Amino acid sequence: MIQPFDKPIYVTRPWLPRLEDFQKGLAEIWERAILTNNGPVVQRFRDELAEYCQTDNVCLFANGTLALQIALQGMGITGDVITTPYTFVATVHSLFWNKVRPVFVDIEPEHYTLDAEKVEEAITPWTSAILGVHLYGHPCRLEELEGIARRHNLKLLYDAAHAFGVRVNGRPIGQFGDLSMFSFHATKLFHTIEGGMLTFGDGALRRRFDYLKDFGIENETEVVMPGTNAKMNELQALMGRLVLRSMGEIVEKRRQIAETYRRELAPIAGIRAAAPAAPGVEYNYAYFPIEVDEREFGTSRDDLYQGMKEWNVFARRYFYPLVTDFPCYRGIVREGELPVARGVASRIITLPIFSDLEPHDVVRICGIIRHIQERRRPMPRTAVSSPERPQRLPGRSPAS
Ligand code: T4K
Repeated sequence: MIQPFDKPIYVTRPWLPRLEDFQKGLAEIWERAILTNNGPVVQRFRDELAEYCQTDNVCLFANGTLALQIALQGMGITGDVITTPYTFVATVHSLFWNKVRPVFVDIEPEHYTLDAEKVEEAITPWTSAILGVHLYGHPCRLEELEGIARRHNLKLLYDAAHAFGVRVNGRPIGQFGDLSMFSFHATKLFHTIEGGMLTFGDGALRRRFDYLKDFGIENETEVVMPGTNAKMNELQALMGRLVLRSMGEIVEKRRQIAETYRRELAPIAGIRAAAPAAPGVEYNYAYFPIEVDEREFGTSRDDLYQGMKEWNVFARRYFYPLVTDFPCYRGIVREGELPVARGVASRIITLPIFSDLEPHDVVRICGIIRHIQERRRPMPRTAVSSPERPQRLPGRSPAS
């Protein structure tokens, strides 16, 4: 009988540096009493990230959403932008905040990124840009999208919120397209508590982004453009500097977890792990999504998702519902459109993956999945009275 976990296992848990190291950095910040407005820790962190991302075109922000909003504003994106409905709402909200109309196209079924063929079909004279999402850290179809953007003279932006640390044929992912936005939220494998970063090809944008995130201030008496406040602070940067040192270890630990999941889930009928990374991609194992085929698995995705909670496992259905099903975006697409995205959203579960999760925890989670499958499947008559009959957990309400 598989016992529930003593403590809740969430979909993620932030990687934390040694407390002593954070305290040491904190003491230095205390001493200086410079907490924000491009302090020395933010500047050092920016330089370290520039080296990590192999470009000097790096700009830091309070969070990823503000970074993307400022990117769109700073690049002067207007009209229609082609994007995906299968993402976190912030991708689309950022367009809305810039009064840009999202044009949703379907995704490909392998890594759930924009279907390049559909992108090309959706281009109109009003289209100004493509905003792809490297979902779960898997790169979009980079070459195809780049070709389309070039042919139609469109800007190509990437929401790379999940993709920090990913490389394609040895190149950091942030070097593709005109611009990439990374999220450093606590739920990401690399984080600064909250935080975000833009990397971009056109060096002239850096100054503009720096103005836009700091009220457009030039100096004490001059404001050169209507900016907002989206600066990263010193404590965020301190966390980032410490986490960055452990990136290799963080990714390796997640790789081991992902491999254990793949091995343990392979024999379970009706569970399909997302395709491994494409050739040439150094993946970061940001998420571990599975698709549940209700008929083959024997019970629904939602039944499995709810059922796991009885064992203290809190997976998530990232990204269900589709963005186009939220009231603020409903009506943009017609019934029956986006069939691939709709299907994936109805089958998806993202399983827990984080550095503190041990391989034996992963084996246990997969055992729970198997157990839920077995107890939901109709039992043959003879088995009903058998002592092998799955037991209901004591003191827990039966799942419907
Ligand atoms: N584009 C994409 C494609 C994105 O996925 C995101 C963010 C963005 C843009 C915007 O970037 P940011 O502006 O956020 O930098 C989370 C995150 O808040 C969000 O950053 C993330 N994507 C999204 C996919 O997930 P929630 O509402 O699901 O998070 P929450 O609070 O339920 O956390 C999930 C689990 O993580 C919890 O059950 C427990 C654990 N957790 C969470 C936090 C915050 C911890 O253990 N410690 C923590 O501090 O949105």
